[in-house]
Amino acid sequence: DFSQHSSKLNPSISVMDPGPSLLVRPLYSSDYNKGILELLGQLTQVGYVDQETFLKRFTAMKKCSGTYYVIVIEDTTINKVVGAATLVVEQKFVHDSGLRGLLEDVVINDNYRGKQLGKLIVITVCLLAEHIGCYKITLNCKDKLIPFYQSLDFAFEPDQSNSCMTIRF
Ligand code: 16G
Repeated sequence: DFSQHSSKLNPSISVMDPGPSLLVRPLYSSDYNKGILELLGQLTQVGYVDQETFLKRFTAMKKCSGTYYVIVIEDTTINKVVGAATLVVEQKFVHDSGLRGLLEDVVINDNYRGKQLGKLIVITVCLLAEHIGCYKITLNCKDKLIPFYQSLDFAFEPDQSNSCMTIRF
């Protein structure tokens, strides 16, 4: 229920009413031509991904039913994707063979800052994870974004404030 999060959004916006000429929707394969990769390039290195490669990956993700939910925000006046976030649903044995949500690849176009779109898209993904039945949702982020995610109710687990560990290949 979106209304329970409305206090985090001032002025009030919602998935149904994200702001003038903005649309919150799932990723479409045609978003290759609406700048999804350029947008992701504001988050990290995208590398070389041509349309065929993009479509193959898009199809492969779709085949993993119930696993990848990519939400985007489109500016319909310019037909560009200006925000994105992904929910990955991991299937587990533990927690009664439960589901764990991973919040990934959250990015809002620099020119659309200050419209609360980051908050909107993260709240949307969290509600989706809860609706699907995930018992928790986790994320990794840069230190400077910790206050942002804390403002949306993410918290460090006891004794794990520095537990994001990685091996790079
Ligand atoms: C951040 C992102 C993660 C993304 C990674 C890319 C969120 C909450 N976290 O950790 O999803 O994949 O950056 O960085 O959006 P990398 O290129 O160093 O893997």
